[in-house]
Amino acid sequence: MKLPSLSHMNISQIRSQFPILSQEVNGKQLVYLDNAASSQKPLAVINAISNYYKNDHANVHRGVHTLSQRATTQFETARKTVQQFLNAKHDHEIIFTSGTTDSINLVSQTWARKHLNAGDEVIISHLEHHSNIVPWQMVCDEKGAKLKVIPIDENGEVVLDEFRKLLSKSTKIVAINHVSNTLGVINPIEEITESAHKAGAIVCIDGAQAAPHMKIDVQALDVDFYSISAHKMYGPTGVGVLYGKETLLNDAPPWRGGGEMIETVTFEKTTYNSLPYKFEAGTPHIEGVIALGAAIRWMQEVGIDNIQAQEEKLRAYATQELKKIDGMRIIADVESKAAVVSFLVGEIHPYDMGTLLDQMGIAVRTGHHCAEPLMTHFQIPGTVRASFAVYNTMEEVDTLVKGVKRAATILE
Ligand code: C6P
Repeated sequence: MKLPSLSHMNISQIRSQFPILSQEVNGKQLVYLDNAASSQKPLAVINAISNYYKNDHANVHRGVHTLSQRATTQFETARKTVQQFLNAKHDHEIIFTSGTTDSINLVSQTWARKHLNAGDEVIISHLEHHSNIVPWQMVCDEKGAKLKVIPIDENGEVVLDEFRKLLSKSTKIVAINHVSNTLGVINPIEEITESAHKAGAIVCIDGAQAAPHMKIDVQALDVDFYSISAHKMYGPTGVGVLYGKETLLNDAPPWRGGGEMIETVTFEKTTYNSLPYKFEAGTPHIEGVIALGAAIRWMQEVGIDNIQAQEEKLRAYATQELKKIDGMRIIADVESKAAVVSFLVGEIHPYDMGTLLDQMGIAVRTGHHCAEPLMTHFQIPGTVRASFAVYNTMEEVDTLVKGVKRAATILE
């Protein structure tokens, strides 16, 4: 179904495609504002999974029989859909993983493990999710390499001058998120990539919070690796993507061993499959990959620009209205943000605020958002995070603001 463009976009028509949204929670109409943790799924995605199981299920790349061929065709079509979505040069640069965490670990345990030596350096930022900290710590520990951290300012933005000072001949990898999950801040990936490349380092982008909200063009960005999770972009859980430049993927040893990733096996020696299969050992998440393809097609039908515009409207309005509440502190109150408002009210603990909001049917995330060093930077225990998707409405923002006000009155 072709949806109308933004000027006529009918959010209720979009919402009607998400059965989960129409329910009541704790006796109140659900207001789902925890999309950065995981977004809800449209019928197009739910149906893609059930149609696949009802009609086409078989293992992929393994059978000459019709069902296996149908499953394989749908699986490989999804790879092409992702290729086009990210504007990768080749479809074999698209590796299916279990999600962003798995994708980053794949890079750290293959390319990085091979190329890092004692004394080398990996640069991350102070804004990272634990998934883009711990895998680098692990490989640095193993190889005797050093982890360096780009500082951020009081607004939660990376300090580019300090980043450039950190770069040296020893820098092998710069790993940074495109959009911060905790604050929504959009990082200047082009500038970071250009400087990193000049220093001879590769760039590994955690795109988990960018791909749901904006057009991604890995060739224009010139990044070397880019990771995404399907479940944050209207797709299923348990599946994600690692994009990597062909030369770098070819230069990385395989990681997990098993079926599919081999060319020939004898007890003496195994030779490995070509890309992308070299990195896809075992039976993949077939229905997940097919449904990821459906999710991307759904996003493209709505229009990525329309999604971005609607979410920006919601974010700007929520920020404006929340700021009217006494004691409100927006963490990272800057313009260059995507779909997230993270805040605290007075001394109220985020968990208390989140619990009361839940009683009002409002789902937000509270806590450190898997970014403990960032909480330490701001010297706060956590935040309340409202995060938006295209199906959210201005009325839902009003409900949130009213809910926060009420909770603040009760808790103060
Ligand atoms: N952030 C959040 O509520 P996985 O779990 O592998 O799909 O994604 C991990 C991950 C990596 N990087 C960023 C920037 C992320 O936001 C996430 C997931 C969720 O913010 C759950 S912790």
